[in-house]
Amino acid sequence: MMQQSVVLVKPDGLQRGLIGEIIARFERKGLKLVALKMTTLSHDVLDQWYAHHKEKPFFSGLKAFMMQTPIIAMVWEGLDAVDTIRKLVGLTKGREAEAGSIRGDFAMSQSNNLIHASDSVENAKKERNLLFAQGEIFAYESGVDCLVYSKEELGK
Ligand code: FUP
Repeated sequence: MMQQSVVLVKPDGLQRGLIGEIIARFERKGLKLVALKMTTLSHDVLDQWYAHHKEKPFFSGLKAFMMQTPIIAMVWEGLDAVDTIRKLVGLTKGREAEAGSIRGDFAMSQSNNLIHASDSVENAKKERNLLFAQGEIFAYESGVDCLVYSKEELGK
C-alpha cells in the first residue's frame, strides 16, 4: 500500500550535521519526499506526539531535548513506507540498533537517537496533522517511481 511516514531529524541530528546524511539515505532508497521544513516543537505538540510516554520518568527530559533547537520535519512517501523507514532508522536504543541503520551507524544513546519515524499509518496521519498544514504537503509525479517499482506494484 502507498503510505506516508513522518520523519524528524531531532536536535542532536541537526547539531551533529547529519541532516544531509539522513535525507540522502531516504532519497537513495527510492522514497519520495512530499514535505520538508525546519520548525520548533511546542509543549502542546510534544504532549500529543508522545502521549503514550506521558507517565514515563523520561517524559520531561524527552520534551526538553526535543525543544533544544529547531528540528527538520519531513513526510516521505512509498510502498509500505512506514515499516520500510522504521527499518532504515533502526531500534530506539542507538547502541543496540542494527549496523547499517541510521541509529546503528550514528547513535549510541536511547534518548539522543537522532531521528523519529512514524510507527504506524495511524500515527503518521496524526503526526502529519500536528506539524503540517494542507498546503505544505505536495502531490507531484515522481520521475523515478517507474524505475524504483514495477508497473504491477504501481498498479499501472
Ligand atoms: P521510537 O519509536 O524508536 O522513536 O521509540 P519510542 O516511541 O519508544 O520512544 C520515543 C522517544 O522517547 C525515543 F526516541 C527517545 C525517548 N526515550 C527515552 O528517552 N528513554 C526511553 O527509555 C525510551 C524512549
